[in-house]
Formats: sequence, C-alpha cells, structure tokens
Amino acid sequence: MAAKRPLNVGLVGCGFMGRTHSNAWGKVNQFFELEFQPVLKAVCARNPEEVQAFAEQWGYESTETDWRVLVAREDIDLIDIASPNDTHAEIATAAAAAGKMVTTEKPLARGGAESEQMVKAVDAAGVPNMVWYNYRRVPAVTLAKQLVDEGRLGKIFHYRAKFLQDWTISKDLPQGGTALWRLDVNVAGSGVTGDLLAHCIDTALWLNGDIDRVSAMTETFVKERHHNLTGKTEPVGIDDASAFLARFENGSLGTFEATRYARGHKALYTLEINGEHASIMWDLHDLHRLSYFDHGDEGRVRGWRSIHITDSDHPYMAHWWVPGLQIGYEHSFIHQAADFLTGLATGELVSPTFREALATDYVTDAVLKSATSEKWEMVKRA
Ligand code: SOE
Repeated sequence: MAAKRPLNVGLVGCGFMGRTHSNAWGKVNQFFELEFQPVLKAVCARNPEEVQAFAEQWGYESTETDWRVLVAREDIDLIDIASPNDTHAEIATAAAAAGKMVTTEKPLARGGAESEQMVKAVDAAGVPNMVWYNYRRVPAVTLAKQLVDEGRLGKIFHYRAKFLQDWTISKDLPQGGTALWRLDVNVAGSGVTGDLLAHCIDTALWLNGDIDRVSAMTETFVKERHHNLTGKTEPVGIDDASAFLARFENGSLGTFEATRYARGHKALYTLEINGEHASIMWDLHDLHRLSYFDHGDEGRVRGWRSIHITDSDHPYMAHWWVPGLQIGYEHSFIHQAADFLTGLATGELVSPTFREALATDYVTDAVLKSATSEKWEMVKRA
C-alpha cells in the first residue's frame, strides 16, 4: 500500500471532548483503510501542567498554552476545536484565515450570529470544515437514514426526539469554570437547547429535512448558583429544560424535549419516526439496536423488529469485529474522523459542514425566541 499522507492535527481543549476527538484521530487508521494518517502534532490548553499531562496520555508531540500560537504554526494542517462554546468563533475564524482546515465540537457557536461569521470565514478561505455532531455516525442512526432515504417509511407524519439527563438537579452545584461552563450562559450561549436539543435537531434535519417553524417553552428551575469564577452567587442564565413543537417542511409534525432534570436519566437520547408504511425507533442507551416496524410484513408475523446492528452489511460495521459483537459511543467519533479523512482524499466536504450546523443554530435560536415571545417563530434558513 502507498505511504499515507500525514495530516497534522492541532487540538484545542483537553476536557471530555478533547478526549473523544483524540481517541478518534488516534484510532481511525487502525480500523479504516485511508489515504490520510492523522498525526497528533500539538494540543493546546491554558493550564501548562494539565496540557502536558494530556499530551503524554494521548500521545501528542507538543503542547501550547495559547491557541494563537497553535494557529500560527506552520506544521499544523487542521485545527480541531474542543474547547468551550464561547471560544469556537474566534479560534475557527482565525484558523480559517490562516488557511487551516477546521473542525469544531458542537454546537457550532453560541447562536446563529456567531456561527454565521464562522461559515463566512471557512467559505472565504475555502478550507475543509466539519462539526462533530457524532450521533449521526452511530451505525443504527446511519441505518435509519438509509431506510428513510430508500423511501421505506413512505410519507413521514411524526418525528419525536428527547435528550434527558439529571446531573444539574442539585441547587448546590456551582456554575462556571472548567467542568461547569455548560451552566454559565456567557460561555455556553444557552442551556439544554444548545447542548442537548442541538443533537436532536441536527439528526432531525438530516433524517427528516428542514424545520419551518417552532413553538417552545423553556424553564430554569434553579435561578441562582454560586459562580466558580466570580466567587459570588449569580443568576442562572441557561435553560435547564426546553421543549418545542415543530412543523417540518415535508408536512410532518415534530416534538422535541431536552432536560437536565429527568431524575434517573443520564444521557437518554431517543428518536422515533412514524411514516405511512413503517416506523423506526432508536435509543442511545441501547445504541446498537434499531427498532423497525414494517406494515408491509405479512399480518400474522407483523411486529416491531429489534435489529442488532453488528453485521458487516450494517453501516461502518465491516470495519469492526465479527457479527454479533457490539461497538459503542466512542466509535461514532472514529467514524466521523474516518469520513472526514475520506472526504479529504476525494475532495468532498463531509456533513455536517459549518453551513449545515448553522441550520441547527437557526432552529435553536428560534426555539429560544419562541420561549420568550410565547409565539410560533419562523426558522431562518442557512
Ligand atoms: C452534556 O452533559 C453532554 O456531555 C453534551 O455536551 C454532549 O454533547 C452529549 O453528547 C452528552 O452530554
């Protein structure tokens, strides 16, 4: 086989998402035959001890403590942003202007206005770009996409999605700082709308097309929390729970819900689509199964099938073990890295691009606007 082409990765951020991305770049060539080989060239974070320890753990060749220095380095091809939401726009626009490829953790930024700047920057620079909406690459979800695109469900009537967690129920949990920036509205942009519903919306737009308008409600159950950075009790600006009704362009009706107050649920992302001929259901806690009901089956044996997505003819699965053996959460990131590297070799942009992720931000913007106006709000088109 011809020698692989190195792709020098510069990662920003060494938290939870920094780990998922590093794992993906590090493993992808062990399981996929690709022209490009990611090289973990540098990792950047503000704390020198933390970033050094991270580099040693994940095998990065060097470290930086200022992202501007990383972006200016000539030996970096791709800037991969896994730092908090308030940093995405500035780093991505600078990286694109420096001619680097850019990938960023979701959501693209803190809302449509910031995200538009990022889309402009990558378009102007003509650099490959992608947002890590990883759940599209869970093989069962990719299979759902194939079934919908093949027309097996027929006309779609309903799209239903939920993302339920329970980790912020305690009023003693502070906001802000390294581990808890998701509770600080200035850093996160919003609460569960941008963090969890964004996943549900990205998948929905992919599977079921554009959303025209939404009617939403949000709630902040704990109104004040100690702030780790100011040391004071500060008002909470994020939404703790968010739910909305949606009208899709294809005429189907959508219901969406996300919360961090569903006691007992840790990361329960579920989706269901009901069509004229068939329905599908998927559940992140049982991620290797797709439930499928086909009304075309003979009546006596008609029922919900629970398809175990482990066969080599299932999406991505030929790259893993033998039929019957499962993969998990981290593999969705490895699949996304594989698709990105394949796109580089063929010259194709890989979904979701910044522009496609902007469409999700426009929906979350409309959701937050509707929760305030208490009216249906139209969704801007990307
Ligand atoms: C929040 O707890 C979180 O980590 C999100 O930020 C991720 O995007 C989601 O996949 C899991 O939950």
